[in-house]
Amino acid sequence: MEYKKVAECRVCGSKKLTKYLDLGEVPLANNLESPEKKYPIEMLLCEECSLSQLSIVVKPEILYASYPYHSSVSQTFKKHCRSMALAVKEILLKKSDLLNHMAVDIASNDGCLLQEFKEEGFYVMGVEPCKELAKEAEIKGISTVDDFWNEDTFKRVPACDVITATNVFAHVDDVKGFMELAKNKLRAYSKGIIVVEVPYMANLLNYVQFDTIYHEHLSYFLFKPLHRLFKDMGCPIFRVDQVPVHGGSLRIYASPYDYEIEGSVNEMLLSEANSGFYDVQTYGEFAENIEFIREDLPFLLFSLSEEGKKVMGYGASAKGISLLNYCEVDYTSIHSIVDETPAKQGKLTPMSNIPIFSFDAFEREKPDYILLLAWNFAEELIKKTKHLGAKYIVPIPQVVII
Ligand code: DWN
Ligand code: ZN
Repeated sequence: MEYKKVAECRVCGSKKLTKYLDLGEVPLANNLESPEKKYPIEMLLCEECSLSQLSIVVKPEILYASYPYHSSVSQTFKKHCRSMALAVKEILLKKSDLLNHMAVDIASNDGCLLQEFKEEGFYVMGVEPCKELAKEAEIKGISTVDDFWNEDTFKRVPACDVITATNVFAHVDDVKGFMELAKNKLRAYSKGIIVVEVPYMANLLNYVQFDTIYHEHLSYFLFKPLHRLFKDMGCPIFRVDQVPVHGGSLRIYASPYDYEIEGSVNEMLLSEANSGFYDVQTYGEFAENIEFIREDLPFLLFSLSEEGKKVMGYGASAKGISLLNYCEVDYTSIHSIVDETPAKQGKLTPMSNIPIFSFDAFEREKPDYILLLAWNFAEELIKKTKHLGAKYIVPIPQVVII
């Protein structure tokens, strides 16, 4: 079987899972090699702890066999990584005066985050299942174990002062096993910490970021289930920050050692409790909001192509590819997509069959409109293409032309 069905909540074990969204069957968003196979996309809400989760788990060996996403392509993301390295260093230095802390990054991709930790004087090691990405990181001087985070890789990394897991926790099925291993790698004398970043479900709901729902993302975290999970695992969250990356994420700091719980933790719990995010009705409204985008985007693109306008996409992001498929938009209304990731260029988007080109295609094709498929980096994308004089289509939270 290529996937398994979710029978109980991965955080609290409850079997009370309510389905609130069905987006049909689509191919894996990052599979640009053999995109024929489709898998269902349905969202379930746990009535007990309010964790949103996909109804299926596709085997990681299938999902990540070949993974073209390179985090270093975005300058905005690099800056974000630098600020994270600085924040972690500040926390660790308060507890121990070690000169060279050890940082381990799980799902380290091309080493983007660890490069920043290295610049801040950390010893670093990555764990990355995609062999090509691990090799690229090694070439940059980031020592990387090329496998999933499991009992075997656990033995291959040293004890450390910080474990980072940015944009991977939502991809993990056995979150408790993942946490247990991470916790056991932290050095006691330096009071090691775990730092996790996940896209924040509140933003997904408020800003209708339904394109971020796809097979890689198994869990969609509110703070409440995260808080509960870390507490249950004997590694309480002592601080939480909201960070703007990827449409708005939560960065949590947790440790099994004695850190004072900062005010941000209770403030976040309180604000969520008053928000309606634990109420299933909110999810019904979210599903209705999605329908506006699914109607407006294809209609706009169809009208533009009738007028003879050339529309190109920018950013063959996993979310962008998912958005096109959920809206049934394809190569008939989008000429091509520019993406500066060499591993994506020359490929076709799964199902929508749109060619992916390097940046010079913009200069060559002179689009009338650019559809921002990586809307989370809108500012950076607009800055790089302003000279083309094209108009921009922003699809999320609602379809607008700017
Ligand atoms: O969790 C995940 C997030 C963090 O990253 C993964 N499951 C997969 C991935 O999601 P995504 O593909 O939607 O992420 P991005 O970072 O929004 O993708 C942006 C795309 O746009 C990349 O393919 C790179 C490209 N890009 C570009 O060509 N030029 C991006 C920028 C900023 C640029 O200047
Ligand atoms: Zn639950």
